[in-house]
Amino acid sequence: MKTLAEFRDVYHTPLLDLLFRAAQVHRQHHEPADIQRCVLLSIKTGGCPEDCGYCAQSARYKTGVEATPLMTLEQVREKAARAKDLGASRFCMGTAWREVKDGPQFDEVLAMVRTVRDLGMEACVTLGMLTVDQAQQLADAGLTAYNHNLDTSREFYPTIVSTRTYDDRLRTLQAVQNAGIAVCCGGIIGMGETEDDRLRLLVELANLEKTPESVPINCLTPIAGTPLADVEPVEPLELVRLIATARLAFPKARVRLSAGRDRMSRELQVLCFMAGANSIFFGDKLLTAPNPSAEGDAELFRAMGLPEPCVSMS
Ligand code: SAM
Ligand code: DTB
Ligand code: SF4
Repeated sequence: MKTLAEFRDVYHTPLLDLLFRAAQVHRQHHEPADIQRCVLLSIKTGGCPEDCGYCAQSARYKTGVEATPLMTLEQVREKAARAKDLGASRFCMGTAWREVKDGPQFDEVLAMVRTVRDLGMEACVTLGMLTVDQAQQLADAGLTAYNHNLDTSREFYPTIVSTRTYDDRLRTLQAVQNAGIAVCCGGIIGMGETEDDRLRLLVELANLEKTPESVPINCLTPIAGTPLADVEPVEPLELVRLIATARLAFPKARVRLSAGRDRMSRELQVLCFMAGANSIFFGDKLLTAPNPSAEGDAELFRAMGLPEPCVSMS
């Protein structure tokens, strides 16, 4: 699948057929009980110079999120160790940066990556734009994956972000791939985009030289104070269709049911897993926004008959 027409066809397959096909492809490439648990940590929150219209951390909007300095290595080690006890296999760290600047802070992040790897977990970071050399340094530190979302279609992007371009994003993705780091790249739905914008994002990803190893699908978590605070929530079955379409387009990737699970019913989440989602963020908090409680997720896993995540350390 490479063209918008093909994506539209698949997306509009009668829902039960679409679900069945996606589940079949899912099972050809993955163990259905294997739902990856990632824990997120905002290691440098707020005060970001970018104007991403969805984001709690942009300095341009009054969201109530306070800017904090970069966490210390010790703080990160402690959080990562707790994530491991919770059963996370991947630890993801985010910074409210436009781009990485060489210097002591980047060196500290490299040390954090090494620390997470030494604990035996996969390490992912999302730090904004990167140079080729910085990507190589992250690879040398043992980084497993780099998260850098295209967010939406090329056409809709400028209505959401004006301080960087789609091509800036693509350049960073190229640097990450060239350094041999896995790419985690997806987007956000529920920002007022059309169905075609959602599909065009997938088309863009499908046409990358190498398709992403993981594709996060975030539902906008509306943040008071941002321009997108009052956008209508996503229609649940549209999310299911999009996940199934992503599963069919990227059979081997992890499709991550990312932000927004706190507003989803358990039944909707189960449908998303049936449609091929096989990764979630686990733990009570995303970067700044809420996530379902660890106890709630443990119950969901129990209800699905899957090995439960341990919640005793939360
Ligand atoms: N500053 C870096 C950057 O933008 O690449 C990394 C952190 S940024 C918060 C990571 C991603 O989180 C964004 O690309 C966006 O896709 C997602 N995100 C941010 N705010 C969100 C929200 N309110 N709802 C859903 N997803 C969101
Ligand atoms: C991704 O696609 N989703 C995560 C992660 N990558 C960094 C971030 C979700 C952020 C939700 C809003 C918040 O916590 O502020
Ligand atoms: Fe900054 Fe990233 Fe938020 Fe954009 S998404 S405002 S770059 S932290």
